[in-house]
Amino acid sequence: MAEAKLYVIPGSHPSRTAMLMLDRKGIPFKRVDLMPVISKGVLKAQRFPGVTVPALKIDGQRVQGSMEIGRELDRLQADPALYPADPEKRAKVEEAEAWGDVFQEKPRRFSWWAFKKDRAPMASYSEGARLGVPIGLAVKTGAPIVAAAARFNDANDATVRADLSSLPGDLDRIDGWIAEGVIGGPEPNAADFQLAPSIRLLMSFDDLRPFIEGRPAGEMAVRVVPDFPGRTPPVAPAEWLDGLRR
Ligand SMILES: N[C@@H](CCC(=O)N[C@@H](CS)C(=O)NCC(=O)O)C(=O)O
Repeated sequence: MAEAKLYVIPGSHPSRTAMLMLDRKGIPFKRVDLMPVISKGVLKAQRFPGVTVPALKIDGQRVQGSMEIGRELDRLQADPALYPADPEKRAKVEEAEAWGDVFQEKPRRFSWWAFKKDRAPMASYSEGARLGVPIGLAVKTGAPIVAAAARFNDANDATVRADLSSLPGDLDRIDGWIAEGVIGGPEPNAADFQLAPSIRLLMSFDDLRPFIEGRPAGEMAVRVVPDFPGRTPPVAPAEWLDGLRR
């Protein structure tokens, strides 16, 4: 089998999901770092069906999307399994994973909204990445990319405020899955790998970390992803965070 190739965007949480799953399987891969927005053209040129990362070339196939990649990896190599064999347990893991695939949008919107206010912290998310241009230059000239990404992802004051007000309920739900044993067990599954990078991305924001880190969700995320890059100083108006204080 030729070496697998994984297309990612530095700091992208579902990209990290795919990396974690490949690592869990012990499948070696070459990581190709892409700049956001520019990534779409590259993926088209590589003949992927969609325009988002993670996108994986493996075993002569193109597999795109973190959930699709999880399933394909289990097909290619059964052990260690990403989805439980027991149908009832599998259904719960798949439910948490699918919910997490939508939950992804909140950290994504918050990130683009924050970077639109101040691009400087973006550099910290590209630690270890190889973009082909110096990261400082990419950030300095990145205003059009950030504006396009914010537009494309509907990241504006209204959506971000709504996301923040529903975040406590989201974290309760994740804590509930941990209490139930759906995620957070000794053998991480596809739902752990789906949810943990989203939580880690949220925790990279100084605004949000204090409300997450002491909870089971925060502890699980740090265990599953000990080293998520990036840090953004406070940027949200204090009153937007009122709902998170309790
Ligand atoms: N739910 C999909 C979504 C992937 C997704 O939206 N990825 C973002 C990065 S986090 C992307 O590629 N955006 C295109 C861009 O930034 O130009 C998955 O888990 O694979």
